[in-house]
Amino acid sequence: MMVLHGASGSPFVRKVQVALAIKALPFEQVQQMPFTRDEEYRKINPLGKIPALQDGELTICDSTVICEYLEDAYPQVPLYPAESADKAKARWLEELGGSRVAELAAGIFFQRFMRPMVLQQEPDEELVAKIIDKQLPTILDYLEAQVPAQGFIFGEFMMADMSLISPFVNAAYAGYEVDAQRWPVFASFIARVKAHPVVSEVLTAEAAAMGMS
Ligand SMILES: N[C@@H](CCC(=O)N[C@@H](CS)C(=O)NCC(=O)O)C(=O)O
Repeated sequence: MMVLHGASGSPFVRKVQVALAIKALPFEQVQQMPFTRDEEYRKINPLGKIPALQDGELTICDSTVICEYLEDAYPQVPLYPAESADKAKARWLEELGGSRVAELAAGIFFQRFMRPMVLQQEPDEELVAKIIDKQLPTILDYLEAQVPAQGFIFGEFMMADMSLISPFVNAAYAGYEVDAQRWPVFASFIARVKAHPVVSEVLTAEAAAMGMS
């Protein structure tokens, strides 16, 4: 059986949990925390980041690499579009979700949740205000134009949908919701992706694992 290393609640681990669930692939999860000095885990991922996946002899790291591997090895229920222009767009949106969007939206979570709960540090509320008031609006203006008013980006639910909303799940744990007056299309898109039956099941289990339910 595959082994997923990573704590529930990580926006990156969540992507892999959803991909595995959509493809109906059984796996065992090792609740590996990020920011650990665990030398054993460094043998799995020298960067110390989560997630990592073991599938038989293969060990791979990085949520995008893992999800692309799952797509290639287990093509049932596609999570990436087939056509080249769509595929390029999907890759870009996944990259954006895992870089600037995660840096900002999951950054709010990092300050308000990870710092006090895990790192025993005070949150930097000045930085949180800068993210919410100055940095996120530019990205949200862009995302508002990228996602559809109904359904998912490529018709069927795919990784691009999940990658864009995953950091906002974390932001919501930290008390931040996208303003539906200002960004109605993206706010309703987040709600729609969260309500997808598989995503919703993953989120329910995650909230329980994090003591947030
Ligand atoms: N590009 C990586 C990013 C993974 C990542 O940054 N994970 C965070 C947890 S959400 C982590 O492990 N951070 C610990 C660190 O940066 O040392 C991916 O997509 O998997």
